[in-house]
Amino acid sequence: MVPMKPGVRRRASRPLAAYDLFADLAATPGREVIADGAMILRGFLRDEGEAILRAIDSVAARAPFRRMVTPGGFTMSAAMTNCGRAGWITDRRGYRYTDVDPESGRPWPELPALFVDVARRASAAAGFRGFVPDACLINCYEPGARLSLHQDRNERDFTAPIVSVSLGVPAIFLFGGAERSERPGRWRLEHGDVVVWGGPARLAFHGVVALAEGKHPLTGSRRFNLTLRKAL
Ligand code: MD6
Ligand code: FE
Repeated sequence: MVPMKPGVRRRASRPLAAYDLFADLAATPGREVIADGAMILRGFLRDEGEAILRAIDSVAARAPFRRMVTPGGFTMSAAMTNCGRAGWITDRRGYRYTDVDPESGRPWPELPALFVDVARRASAAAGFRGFVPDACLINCYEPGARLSLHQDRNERDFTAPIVSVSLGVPAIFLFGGAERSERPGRWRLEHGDVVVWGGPARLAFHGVVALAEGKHPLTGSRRFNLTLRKAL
């Protein structure tokens, strides 16, 4: 539950960006503000990692991980799949959301209830109320896989935040500003850490440094990342 400050009334016209609470919430132990509008919730899902990984397995059984090709013709080093009403893809024709998996022609697997619940709890913990995701991109990194600096801007509604869940081997997350030229900060994300961002950070450039060799009891040498979004 989010404590209300006495005498402070929030207007109904700001349903998602409960942004006035950000500073208060950020003072909670285990929270790290990495930019105005972006925070890490340390260990938020540590105890739920196994259940989330099982749900990833069941998604991947129906929509297998694959390495997609960028519009420029490069094969991405991280393997990806999706669940939800929309799935993010890239191919020679561009970056976009689709309602079917192009590999199978079938709809993407349903968003597991656990993912919807995780998104709601994590976004609320960061001060964003009422976030209901309709898409989840799942990334799988083997040692050496990386994600170069990018903005998430294929979604229709930038007022909704993004909830990002890290599982398995730790990675270095790069988080910059609204311009690519801004030098990004470096943040180590471990199993169970969650990053929530929105508001003024929604279009920040970010990326993932090449995954180091490592061993995690639940994932071996791999790292998984969920990004829960409102795409439609
Ligand atoms: C990753 N994450 O951590 C890649 N995008 O594997 C992202 O690209 C990302 O973590 C938007 C919001 C949070 C993220
Ligand atoms: Fe991203």
